[in-house]
Amino acid sequence: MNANLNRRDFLKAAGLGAASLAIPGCTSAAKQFTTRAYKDKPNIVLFLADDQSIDDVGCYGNNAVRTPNIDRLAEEGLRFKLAFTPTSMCSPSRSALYTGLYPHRNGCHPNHSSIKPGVKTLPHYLKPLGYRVALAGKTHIKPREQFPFEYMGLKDERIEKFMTLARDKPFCLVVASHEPHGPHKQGGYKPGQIPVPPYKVDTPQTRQQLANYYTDIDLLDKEVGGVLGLLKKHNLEQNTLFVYASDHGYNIFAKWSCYDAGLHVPFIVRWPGRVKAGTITDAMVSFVDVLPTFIEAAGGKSPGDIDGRSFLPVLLGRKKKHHDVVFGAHTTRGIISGRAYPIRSVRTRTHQYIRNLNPEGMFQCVSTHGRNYKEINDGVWGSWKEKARTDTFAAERVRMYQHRPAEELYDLTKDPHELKNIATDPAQQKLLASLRKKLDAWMKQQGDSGMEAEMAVPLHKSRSVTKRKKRN
Ligand SMILES: [Ca+2]
Repeated sequence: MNANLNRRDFLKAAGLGAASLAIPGCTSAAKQFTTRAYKDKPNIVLFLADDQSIDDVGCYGNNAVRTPNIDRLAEEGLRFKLAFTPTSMCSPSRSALYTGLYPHRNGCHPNHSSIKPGVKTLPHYLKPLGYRVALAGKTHIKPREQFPFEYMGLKDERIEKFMTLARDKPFCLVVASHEPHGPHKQGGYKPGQIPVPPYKVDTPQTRQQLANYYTDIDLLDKEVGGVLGLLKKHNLEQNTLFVYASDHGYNIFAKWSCYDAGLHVPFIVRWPGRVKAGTITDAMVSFVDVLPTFIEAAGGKSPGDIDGRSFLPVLLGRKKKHHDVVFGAHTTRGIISGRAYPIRSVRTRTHQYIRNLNPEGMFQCVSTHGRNYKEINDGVWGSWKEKARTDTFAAERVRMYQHRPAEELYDLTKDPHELKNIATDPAQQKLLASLRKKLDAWMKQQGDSGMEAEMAVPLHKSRSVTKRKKRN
């Protein structure tokens, strides 16, 4: 019991009401009750990185980037090999995470848009289970009244105060970092050290940008270490389910796409005594599954009317599988410089099927067409276009980024970076037909009208992009 709480406040917090004051010995009874109830309910911390690709985490196989705290978390917990966001933009990714609904069903499929009226979110589900529920840092969720978190900044003192304010009640805290989202700091890495992902074009500008982004990953990892340190300091490690994940991948061919580099995210869970340390799972999970998993971990029942399904049995080592497929959606109207270019996808454990609903259009975003894009995207796109004049691979990448066929199919077992589209291969037609059917059924279930839904989104009113920071 917090020493700062008086008896009346404590009883109120314990849900016993002022009438209990009249019962002799009630304070100790209440204390026993809440202590027992609290023991069954873990604290939950969800640490969310902003625009960090799965390939840019040490424990996911990157030897150049420094992520000692995240790597330690993997040693102490369960690392997911197949976790996915349904959409590679900040607001829609977060809205799916906090609602358990895929983007078109929760309403937030364009970036910076709102969820539909009446859609419930994480605090609505956890508060009745006795939780204090807070969000520290990046919000990007609308409307605010449908996300009744306690809001706070990312300062350690503020987070510490929240964690320790009421020891008789469990808490759920989302720590939403602003890192490693651009604009980036500089100086942490040399461009020559950086492994350029095979799906990007290797130019000095690409390398410099990645080196700067890695510098921000250093900051991110320190933030993870800071939150873990606070849990340790206050002896909260044991009873805290801690998740580290990223909202989606980084920049060209990852963010603003349904490619694997955008939707496939790092996801690690530590829960001492419940989740076996140092383990890895290839159970396939989606962000829409996180909300029901938290609800079940908190002792509640998964709501039946959401898209996600709890993967608590995977965490507890009772099951090895979860989904057979996960889905993806991207709405391009509404992003800076975006024009109609709707994308949908279905991913199995081995293949990715992507449908471009307006293949006659041209994909564009802040990296390719934003005002002052050379400054905003560090001149990367310009350097790719320049190299494309003399380099076949660069030419193919530049063309593919903006002009895509109606259908793409990739065999991720042989082609993890999605460089060879096999949608027209006669040997793949049976698989293609089955994936088309799955995607059609999902779009129907979502009430997703495809191109019509895209055209209903207003174009982004670009202001001076040089002044826009940490927005997407
Ligand atoms: Ca983001």
